[in-house]
Amino acid sequence: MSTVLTHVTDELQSIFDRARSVAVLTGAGISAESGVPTFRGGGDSEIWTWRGRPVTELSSAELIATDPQLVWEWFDYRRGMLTSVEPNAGHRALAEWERRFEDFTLVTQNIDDLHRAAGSLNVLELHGNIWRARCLRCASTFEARESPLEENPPRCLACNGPARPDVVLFGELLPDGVFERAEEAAARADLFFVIGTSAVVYPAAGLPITAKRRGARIIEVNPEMTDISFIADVTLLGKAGELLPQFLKERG
Ligand code: BJW
Ligand code: ZN
Repeated sequence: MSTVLTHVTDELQSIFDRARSVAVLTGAGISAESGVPTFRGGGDSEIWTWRGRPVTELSSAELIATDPQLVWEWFDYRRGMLTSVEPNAGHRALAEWERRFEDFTLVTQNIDDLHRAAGSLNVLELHGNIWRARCLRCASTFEARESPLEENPPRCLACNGPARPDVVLFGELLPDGVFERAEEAAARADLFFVIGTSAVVYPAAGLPITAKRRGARIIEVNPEMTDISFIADVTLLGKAGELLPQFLKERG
């Protein structure tokens, strides 16, 4: 059973200060305070739906194979929402953590790019990036920032082939090498944070399990208990934007 806390205690602070290798896994919840909707939330059965379809169907390998234009419309809608959002105090705290530790790895499931916007330099994006497109013909990737899109599907800059969002949909493999680097960081970590994720989507949700098995302390930050709470040493119950900056408070 994990210890449930609602603020950073002196003991927790000293564990943080003494850590040598820190890894962090973030999910949609870290961006919630910026106004980005989460996929799941509230009750167990609530899942984000758009035009009557759940995200598990919209962001799926099946739908991109059968109706790529609809998938682009869904992502266009999401891109539209993201154009006006800014990183929050939680993102900014993590950018500061990166500067504090010699060995620090930030792994995110988010595709919103807000960690980088907050100043994080080294970000492992497990599920891709919403501002990138990938050519279905020649596989080259390119930045595609216009919102709304001028053309659906957008065309590849290199070969004019049709492109798709460079994100990882349900039933697709993660980009080569990224998960392996995340697993290495989880295995090395003596402190592993699980922040703002329901921890139901694999393989990402396996990272805290790897870390735990390899001896790391697990600290979860979430306003709700999750599927991973049972392996957490500490669950910090609350919002990331309020809790993460607490680790950076000057003490004296
Ligand atoms: C706050 C907060 C605040 C709120 N502060 N917190 C093993 C078992 C069963 C199934 C599988 C398995 N392994 C693989 C699978 C299949 C599948 C899967 O995991 N399904 C599960 C649902 C069961 N996985 C895959 O398909 C993956 N691919 C794969 O495994 O390839 C091999 C394979 C090939 C072929 C067939 C089968 C396997 C790929 C997964 C890709 C996921 N992609 C998405 C969409 C990306 C594009 C897009 O954005 O549309 O990624 S799904 C969606 O979920 C998105 C997220 O990154 C991901 C995780 O969600 P996250 O971040 O946890 O968000 P929420 O909303 O769930 O949670 C938010 C949390 O925040 C909540 O807990 C709140 O309480 C909290 N919160 N405010 C802090 N202020
Ligand atoms: Zn191309």
